[in-house]
Amino acid sequence: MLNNAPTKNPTILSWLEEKLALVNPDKVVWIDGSEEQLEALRQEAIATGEMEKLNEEKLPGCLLHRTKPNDVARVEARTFICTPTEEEAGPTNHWMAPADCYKMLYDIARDSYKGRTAYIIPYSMGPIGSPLAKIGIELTDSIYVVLNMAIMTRVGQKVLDTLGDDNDWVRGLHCKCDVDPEKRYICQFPQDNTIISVNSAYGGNVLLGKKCFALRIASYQGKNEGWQAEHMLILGVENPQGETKYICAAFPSACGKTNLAMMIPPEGYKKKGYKVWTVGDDIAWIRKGPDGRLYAINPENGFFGVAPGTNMKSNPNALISTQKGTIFTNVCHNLDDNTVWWEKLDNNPPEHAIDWTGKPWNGKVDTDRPGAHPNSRFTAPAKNCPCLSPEFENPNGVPISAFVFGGRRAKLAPLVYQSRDWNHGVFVGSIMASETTAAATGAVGVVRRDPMAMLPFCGYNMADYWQHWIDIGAGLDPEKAPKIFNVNWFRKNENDEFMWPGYGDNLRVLEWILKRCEGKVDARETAIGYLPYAEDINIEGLEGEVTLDSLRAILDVDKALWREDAKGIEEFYAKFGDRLPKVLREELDILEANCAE
Ligand code: GTP
Ligand code: SPV
Ligand code: MN
Repeated sequence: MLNNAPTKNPTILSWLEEKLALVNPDKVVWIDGSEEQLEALRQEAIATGEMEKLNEEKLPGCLLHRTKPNDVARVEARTFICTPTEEEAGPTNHWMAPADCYKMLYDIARDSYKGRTAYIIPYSMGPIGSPLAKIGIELTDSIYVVLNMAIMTRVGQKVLDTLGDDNDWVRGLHCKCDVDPEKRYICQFPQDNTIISVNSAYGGNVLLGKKCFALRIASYQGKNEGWQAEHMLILGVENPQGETKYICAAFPSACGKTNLAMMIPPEGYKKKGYKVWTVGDDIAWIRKGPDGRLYAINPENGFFGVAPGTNMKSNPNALISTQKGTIFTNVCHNLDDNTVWWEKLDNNPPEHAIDWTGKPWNGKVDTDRPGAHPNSRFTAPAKNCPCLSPEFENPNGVPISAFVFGGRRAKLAPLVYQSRDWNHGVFVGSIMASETTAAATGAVGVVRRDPMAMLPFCGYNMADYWQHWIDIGAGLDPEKAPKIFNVNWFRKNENDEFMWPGYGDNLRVLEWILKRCEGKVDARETAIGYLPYAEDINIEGLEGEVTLDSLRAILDVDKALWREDAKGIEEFYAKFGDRLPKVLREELDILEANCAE
């Protein structure tokens, strides 16, 4: 099956021989990354109805795809970390013994490509050849996966040439099978550099370079190799003097990473000359540079963003990024002009449309059901983004000044606070909690612990991951280490309204964060860390929306609520037994003492 293979890499060839014999395709195609090949695949997908071509004038090169209604989000309950022992996967991951899991998966995958074509996708996470980049091969029977991977990663011959005969590459097998939710499994084998995903055709379950590799496998590699793979956006804030400082921020899925990464500064800031640059919107790979500072790259090459809520006001840069060469998944199909629509795109829903399930839909009449799925997505090339950082392709990454953690918390967490030092910052990340969203199947709006936004993405025991964070800090000169903060854009008042306008106005908070990093602004020490004096957050231009008093209310630390929260942290930490780093136990003792009555 592998005659005329475009590589001689023996580990690739033997792995492929074995997997192709298992899945048994009619045909094998190597993805070379050329536009001709991708265009032929687009045409094929359009011809079979797998994808629909959208209005060439309004949305050039854009395609629409609908997945099965049972297959619209990551399935955390069916995601497994298959380490030799259950202890290595830890209490927050689902675990299966590798031998059992391989057997189960191979039984499902056997002959599943019969009558289908096997696509071999060589891809690089990170700029090809960058010292921070890594390579993977994904074997898939889905054109949708090929076309998405060609946007989200760097694919093709150059990747194989760069790898040469090296064995440092991640094996990925995806089998669409019958998209049977009862036989759906997303399995990571960190010790084997291997991912196997069966019975799904949706985003994070099947674009194996993304969550499976760039977070689950890479977090494990990072622990062993002394670097970090994090669920973080990377943005640069350029001040009026032309200096750019970079921030990495970890928020859980559908909690605002893409929005923050591409934000438009408020008018007043724009006038002064502030600019925001996007390096990444979902994943950061971070490593100490020769000057002792931490540097981050975005391993991806596109944005797999949440569509609903994206509009010219909330995130024009994201919307503009989707206007060409983009794949839309599970949005509403506007039949009037063959374009797309989703909730909050505008106030003008189409009257002649097909909803995300494929049913006729009229936005004026069908107000009881959404046109687009709440987790519908766009896959947009990074190069489309008007505020893409000039450093996007820098193989060495960008130097990080601050780490920011945050989640959706209607109560409790203030707008922003700073940790006392690195280890306290690791504690702050470890106690993150957030209301669940539509990005994963299951109940929405339930508060759950989601340390560093990595709960569904950490490829090994979370306690060891925290220790790795502590070790990384111990290896840094405290002067050069990023400062660590927590933010909450989602605090609500008694009327269930957001207390902070969010989006572009979040720059006001980032400004305070960067000033803290430079020692240019004072702060008050509280039970949970350093908080801003309300006067130090710039609210000029927010008249009517935010006042000093409302700001004080979002910057309030309610010790009784924190005492309650500490009980939840105790319970969560207890799951890790003796593996919990002592440093974190001590930090929790301090929080409890600080909040005592
Ligand atoms: P993933 O791609 O799943 O990792 O999500 P993400 O973290 O990139 O989330 P995204 O930026 O797509 O935001 C998801 C939703 O959060 C948006 O549709 C907005 O409704 C909402 N959101 C984002 N930023 C803000 C904010 O500053 N304030 C408020 N109130 N809502 C926000
Ligand atoms: C997330 O859920 O955090 C995403 C989308 O970024 S997915 O690729 O499905 O994981
Ligand atoms: Mn994400």
